[in-house]
Amino acid sequence: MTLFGDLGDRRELEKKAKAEGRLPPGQSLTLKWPVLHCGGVPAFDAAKWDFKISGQVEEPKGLTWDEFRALPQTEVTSDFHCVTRWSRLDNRWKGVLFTEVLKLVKAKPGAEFVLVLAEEGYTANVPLADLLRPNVLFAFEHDGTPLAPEHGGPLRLVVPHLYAWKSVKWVRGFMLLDHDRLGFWERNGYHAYGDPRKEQRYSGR
Ligand SMILES: Nc1nc2c(c(=O)[nH]1)N[C@H]1C(S)=C(S)[C@@H](COP(=O)(O)O)O[C@H]1N2
Ligand SMILES: [Mo]
Repeated sequence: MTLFGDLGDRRELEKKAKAEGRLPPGQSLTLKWPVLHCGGVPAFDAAKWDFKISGQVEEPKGLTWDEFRALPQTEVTSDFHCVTRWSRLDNRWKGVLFTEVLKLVKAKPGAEFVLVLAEEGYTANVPLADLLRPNVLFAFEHDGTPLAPEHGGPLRLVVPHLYAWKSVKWVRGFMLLDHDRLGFWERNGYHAYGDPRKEQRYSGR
């Protein structure tokens, strides 16, 4: 038995994470994986599912589920920080890098912003440059198992360096824009960018 024990002493692990600088200010460590979202858990039908890339692109692009699953896959391990103050470390995600999906379209000059689109009208805005990072992906597996419906299955975006409301569950596409257009939570008072290291939780408007 190690100091932390088989049961995992959450507080000891939290201390360690803080000492390593892995916990942003005001966050506490969770060993569980809370489920958090607005609205219901949408049903998934592979025959009806599609993924759409639109907006400031030379030509809009649509993909079926099978086409999306045929894209090159990657595994990425990252931390996850919710604005409601919990953080979950070392999540092992498998899916398709954002950059891989972006290769399918030709962005128009000036397309610097993205509005990510999900089921039931949920949206989140992220600058395009942030989505080009090598650990931003559309994930369909978490810690070696298919992404559960309540966690965004069949497909969610993962943007580890921003608060988790930007990690859009049940994602169905994105729109490239030449201006920043606020998403669902951002219109409801959350910060437009949402950097956990700077505690950009709410917009203060
Ligand atoms: N489509 C959609 N995605 C969403 C949300 C939502 O309400 N709808 N909530 C966000 C918030 S606030 C958080 S903290 C994370 C939670 O992901 P989890 O339930 O897998 O922990 O999902 C984000 N993605
Ligand atoms: Mo959240």
